[in-house]
Amino acid sequence: MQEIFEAIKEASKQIQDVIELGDTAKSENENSTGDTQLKLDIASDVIIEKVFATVPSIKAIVSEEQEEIVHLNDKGEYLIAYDPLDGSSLVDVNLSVGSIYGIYKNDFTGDNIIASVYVVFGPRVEMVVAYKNSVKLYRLFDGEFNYIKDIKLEEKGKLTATGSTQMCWPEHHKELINSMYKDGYYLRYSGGMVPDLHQILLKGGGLFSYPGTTDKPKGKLRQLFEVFPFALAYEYAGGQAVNGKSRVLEIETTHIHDTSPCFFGSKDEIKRVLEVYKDHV
Ligand code: P6P
Repeated sequence: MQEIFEAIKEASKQIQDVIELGDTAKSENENSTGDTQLKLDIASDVIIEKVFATVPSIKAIVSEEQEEIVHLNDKGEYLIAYDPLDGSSLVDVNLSVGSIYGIYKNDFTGDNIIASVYVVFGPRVEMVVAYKNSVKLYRLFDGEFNYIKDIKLEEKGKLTATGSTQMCWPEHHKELINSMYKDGYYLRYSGGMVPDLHQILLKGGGLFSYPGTTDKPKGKLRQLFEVFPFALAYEYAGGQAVNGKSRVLEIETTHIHDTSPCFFGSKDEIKRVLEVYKDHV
């Protein structure tokens, strides 16, 4: 497993260079979920795949930017699903973006995820590793990722990050979010899943929500590359991750590009979600 973390560090240093110097224009291609790929997406994906191809313990990988699973080493032990540069269009407006990695054994399913890593490319480059019941923060300086601290969520926070747009929210979701504002929660939402979830973790708590909406009833965020990796990090940090009814890590994956409604947060905020959603589909 350590060699995978080292590979992610190496890929991240190369991706940071591409972000700083790279071409942020759109490519001619679309990914499997119909998003127009930026040259940055493709460049980051190529970097990660090249680095992972040198790691013997990786059996196969699947990228949000590619349709199919890429087989690397028959004798490998681990499967990796990754989003090479989530929210890449935010680079154009100089907001933070990130890479997300889910590390699985045996199969690409929520109950088989054994570690996750995400890297935030912002004013500083930071990596968070969720593994063996701990969540550890590292920061890139002097050419290395240096351990900073373990991350723990409080029982309750002050922040709410609200995905999609009110026009597409179900009524009960509007009630949930408005009740949080009435209780004094602060809206903190950039449209980048990685920095938005990183902020709630580092500030001790709150709620990130991306529900099923009228335009995306099954949610927008992808299970294998986005939802499950952050679900593991939030659970190991003492929080929870649900789809409105149950743990997201227990939901069934039928296709590698499946999405899911998702709520990540401290225990008190997730309790609010389950209370509101218990009477709705
Ligand atoms: P919306 C970025 O495109 C992304 O996939 C995530 O990083 C982010 O959380 C979400 O979409 C934002 O979606 O509909 O709120 O703009």
